[in-house]
Amino acid sequence: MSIELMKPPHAETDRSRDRSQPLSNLGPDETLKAGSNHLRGTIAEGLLDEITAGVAYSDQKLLKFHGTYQQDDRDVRDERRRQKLEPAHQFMVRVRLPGGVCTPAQWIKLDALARAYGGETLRLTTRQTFQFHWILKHNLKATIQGLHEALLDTVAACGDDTRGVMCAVNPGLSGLHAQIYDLARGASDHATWKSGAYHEIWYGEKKVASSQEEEEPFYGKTYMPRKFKIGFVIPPSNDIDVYAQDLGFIAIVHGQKLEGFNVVIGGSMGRTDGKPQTYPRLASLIGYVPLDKVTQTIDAVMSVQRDYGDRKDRAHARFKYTIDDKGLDWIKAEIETRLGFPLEPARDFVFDTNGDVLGWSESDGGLAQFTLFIENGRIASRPGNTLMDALLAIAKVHSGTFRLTPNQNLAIADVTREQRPVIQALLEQFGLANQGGASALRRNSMACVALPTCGLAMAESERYLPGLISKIETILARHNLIDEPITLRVTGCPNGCARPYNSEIGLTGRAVGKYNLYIGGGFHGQRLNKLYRENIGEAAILETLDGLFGRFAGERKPGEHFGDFVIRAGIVPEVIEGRHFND
Ligand code: SRM
Ligand code: SF4
Repeated sequence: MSIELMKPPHAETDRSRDRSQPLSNLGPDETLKAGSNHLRGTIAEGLLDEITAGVAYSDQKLLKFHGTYQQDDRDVRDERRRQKLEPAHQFMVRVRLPGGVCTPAQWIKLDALARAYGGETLRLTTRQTFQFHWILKHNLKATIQGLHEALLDTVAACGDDTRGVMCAVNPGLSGLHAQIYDLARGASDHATWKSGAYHEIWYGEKKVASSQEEEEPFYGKTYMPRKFKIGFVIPPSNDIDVYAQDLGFIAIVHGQKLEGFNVVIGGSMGRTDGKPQTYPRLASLIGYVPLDKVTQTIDAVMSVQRDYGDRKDRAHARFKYTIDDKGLDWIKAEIETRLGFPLEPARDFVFDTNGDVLGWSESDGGLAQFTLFIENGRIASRPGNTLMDALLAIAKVHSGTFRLTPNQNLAIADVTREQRPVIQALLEQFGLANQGGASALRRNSMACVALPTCGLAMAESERYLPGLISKIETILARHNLIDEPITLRVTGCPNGCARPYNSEIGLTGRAVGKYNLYIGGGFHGQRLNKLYRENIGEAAILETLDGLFGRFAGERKPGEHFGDFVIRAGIVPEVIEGRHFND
């Protein structure tokens, strides 16, 4: 799909509020971006420096735009400090994979790169892409070049730009998925940054000499004030958690025909403990646009945030704060001015879940898909864990696609009738054919990466959740709730990478072994939850849940979800708007 880049009026004049201010008045990240020669900095030189396994601080920030983070192994951080060694630096590399779709050939390459450079593990993220961890500096180029050979890149996977564009995985209609996926891919190609820095640094291409300064047509020199997230969803499944996106498109379908999208803006999870001016916010519905206006809408909405987002305080720089500061009506009017037409009234739609349908399901055209539960998205080759080998074996015979789900699971998609028995045999061989084994709670759970790689983690998450769930399952069984689907999301800090603030039970790390407990989120992601217990350890978590489940089992109405129950029973008040989350 080719899309013409639409320059919003303000990009021409560059006279919008924040962009017209002298850079010296703005935050240090703005000065860094502006002076980075369009994201080059000294990255190329730093990669060659053999004295350290890391790169300069400024380049660490710029590398994010290239999809990679400098990290260190936190399991050995203290020991290395004692030994007066530099931290065990390594890099996380995040792939740009709009809509979470890849081919079997790409899978085989990703697997090979993970085995060669990435500690024999791949991570499926909550935004439908792959992350490598444990990449050493001298292997970064080989990793990114390897991805390039498989027609993959890492552009804008992190940084102040548009991140991985999400797309619904679970529509019954494969024709509809194809359409939405095309839009997601087109949106990502359209909205990622265009500087030649990526090709020069990673592929060794020479800078084309020119008397004119290189242009970054949409972003200019300072890119976005902060990350900006876009997603497309197809009701009734809200699998992408559309209300957590900065800009979300909700498909309006009649019969089998995609007509257009309801538009939601201003979702985001990130907050900081002890800073009540930071809060999660669910995206607000502002209207409807027809199918052919999607790209224009992306430009209009992003340009409003580009021009009015806070460029002094990064903790206040997400679109949600711009919206709440200026007012939703003002922002909507500004978007409409830039679009050149008013948004139509929103159309009716219904969501009923944000989970995945596991196991085999049929789509139209005689194709099928098998969705595998991948606990917390972790795929590894370890003694006693054959998941990585199983998926490689499947990739070698599969002729359809793989779809990464927003719940960190994996769909083996577009399976033909002839191929189905072949895939089924492999699933059986590796013990993956029965997807009914995990409890409903486990199937509806997610954990972010956290320790040992995430530099911001304050507590365990991915490594902790499986064991915690086993203990919660015992309690659920006692209350006859083992088949009850309840969403449970855990993160190692309040940033919210597993979208904990719209789950029915959310745990966010405060310190090693200590978590905040939130309850009352909407089952399909439609409502924020509320802080119920602060800074508690495992014994208190289990005891608190035991009490809540006891009441739920005894007092619930037929079909009532846990999150709805705790609100109706007055256990926590309903959070109507993000800015009242901390009240
Ligand atoms: Fe995230 C920062 C991992 C989805 C909100 N996130 C990070 C970093 C890069 C830590 C850092 O800055 O040093 C984490 C790397 C850990 C590691 O070792 O890999 C990290 N985020 C992840 C992933 C891998 C979690 C996962 O287990 O899957 C997800 C990758 C998504 C992707 O493929 O692009 C991931 N992060 C999210 C989401 C969920 C979403 O987007 O649907 C959120 C909440 C939504 C939002 O943006 O508000 C999220 N991550 C954050 C924040 C808070 C942002 C904010 O505005 O407050 C940070 C910290 C920051 O940016 O300053 C962060
Ligand atoms: Fe790291 Fe916090 Fe994100 Fe978890 S939520 S991956 S601990 S930044």
